[in-house]
Amino acid sequence: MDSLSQLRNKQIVVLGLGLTGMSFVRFLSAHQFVFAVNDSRDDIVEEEIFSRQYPEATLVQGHWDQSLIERAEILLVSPGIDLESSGINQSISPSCQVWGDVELYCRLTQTPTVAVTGSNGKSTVVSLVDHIGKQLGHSTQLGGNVGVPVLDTIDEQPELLILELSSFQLETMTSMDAVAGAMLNLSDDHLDRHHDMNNYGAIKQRIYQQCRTAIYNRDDEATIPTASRSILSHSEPAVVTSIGSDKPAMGEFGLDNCKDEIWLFYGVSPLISIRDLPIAGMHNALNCLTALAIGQSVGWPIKEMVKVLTSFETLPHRCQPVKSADGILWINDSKATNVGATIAAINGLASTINDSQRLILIAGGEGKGADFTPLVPPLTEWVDSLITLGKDGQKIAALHDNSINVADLRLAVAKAKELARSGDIVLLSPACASIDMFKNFSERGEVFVREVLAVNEVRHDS
Ligand code: UMA
Ligand code: ADP
Repeated sequence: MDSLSQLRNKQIVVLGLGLTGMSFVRFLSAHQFVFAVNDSRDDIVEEEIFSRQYPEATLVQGHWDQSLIERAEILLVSPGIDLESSGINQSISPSCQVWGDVELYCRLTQTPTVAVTGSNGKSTVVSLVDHIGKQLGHSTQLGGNVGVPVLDTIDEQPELLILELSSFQLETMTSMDAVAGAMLNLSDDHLDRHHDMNNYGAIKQRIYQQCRTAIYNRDDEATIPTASRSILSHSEPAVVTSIGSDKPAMGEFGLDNCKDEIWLFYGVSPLISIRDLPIAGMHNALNCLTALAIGQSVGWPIKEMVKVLTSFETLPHRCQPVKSADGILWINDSKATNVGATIAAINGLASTINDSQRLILIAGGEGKGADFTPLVPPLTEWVDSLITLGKDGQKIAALHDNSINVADLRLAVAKAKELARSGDIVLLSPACASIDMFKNFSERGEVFVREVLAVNEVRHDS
């Protein structure tokens, strides 16, 4: 790889020893670079084992080594490290290059790439694109915030790399030249690091400066490209297209009526009824539209994509229907760890339910200091009963007239079962992190499913 010359004879320092940090270490070690690694936490790795495995690496754990950082000519940074609040920024020499793993990957390869960012829906969209690509016979590879450090995939040279990008990753990126980049939405998240929505939005918008087709969401003004690729050194401006829940113009994706139902449309062409989509809710209809727009940008035929879209299986814990025999539609949306995700889940479902169906919401957990008041309009308009739990359960319960706070998820499911009639919807969409009661959102979702199956067995037997 000629491009490796960028790293030769440089003082390289890796920051962080998590998923990303270890992918830097493996990559540098495999290419015989001498480098240093610094993690501010104690005992992240067993020193003796690490040094035996990576003798070319100098390891510093337990504090930030400012003099090591000062000497760095290339700083390879893990996304979770906030260079500003950690004080690292002050030690970085003006001539030092600061790259994240995706930036390094983009500097080293020409792999065709598509990229997705946004506050919610990223994992769903990249997984949809990956599913469609594979079903159409392409060798696609997922990477990035979805949990796959890109450097670990560098030797695979897929036909298409499908990148999920967080704002943390976009902060250290300037070199991506993606075939397409999509920004799905923008809602309150990570403001402890990014300070305010303007700054957070501007970081997310960096995706458009590094792609050839910019895909935005007409329903969310904050996603409209404010600066595109032409502003940087690239010669041709990006093509801009969009998705949205309204009737699309030519060359755009959207929704419209067809045969008395709502369908996905490309321009004037109806594609598929939202009833036939593999994932429920209006937000997921938008996710499907985005996946189709991305697929189209890489030349995949729309008709073929629509055919294979239907066999996509919902990612666990994202608006995932639970199979139950009681006629109630139980939905596990445990991944809704912020207010924006829960609003999308409620609004998305609400627009698909009929007048006789009632919606019962289970919410609550660790709210991370979030403002819950944006939940009031969807709660008031669509939620018939609210069952809350967890550290911030009472705060959420106070937002609705017909609410009850319970001690745990088992009791929440039992209460929902008591309230729901056949045909109703019970949605677990907590608007909160799970750490006050569970290991992570996956465990919370698993407990929910287990309890739903358990209450059904009881009802069945009695
Ligand atoms: N560390 C320090 N000091 C600090 C903070 C962290 O030394 O002040 C060290 C930790 O001790 C640890 C390492 O840094 O050893 C962790 O690095 P990291 O936080 O960047 O986490 P990784 O394990 O490298 O995982 C990261 C992403 N995590 C974050 O951005 C917080 C993963 O996204 C991503 O899947 C992975 O890279 C591969 O790309 C997770 C995430 O929570 C899922 N993302 C956020 C989100 O989705 O909201 C942005
Ligand atoms: P991310 O990877 O951005 O966290 P996921 O696809 O994992 O997104 O979905 C997380 C949560 O966000 C889901 O629980 C769902 O309720 C909500 N969500 C999914 N897609 C969207 C969307 N397009 N707009 C708003 N919320 C969404």
